[in-house]
Amino acid sequence: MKSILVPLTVMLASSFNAMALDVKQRFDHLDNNRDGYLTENELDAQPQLIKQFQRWDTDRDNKISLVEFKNFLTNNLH
Ligand SMILES: [Ca+2]
Ligand SMILES: [Ca+2]
Repeated sequence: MKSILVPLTVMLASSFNAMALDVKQRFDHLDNNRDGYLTENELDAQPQLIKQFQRWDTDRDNKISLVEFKNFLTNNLH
């Protein structure tokens, strides 16, 4: 039983890491001035996010952090 469960867990963990890396890459790509936050002028390529900026800027600092961007992507996968 254990020998079946272990590879499955490894597989799930690596696909999760691949997604986390993808989020970071997309974030870095959008973060033009490399300050670690996305502001409205950096989100031209993400009209959906701009439209709902207030919704995803959960700490209300008028910037989208990596965590906030990840929440946005996670909720828009469906
Ligand atoms: Ca920025
Ligand atoms: Ca924020």
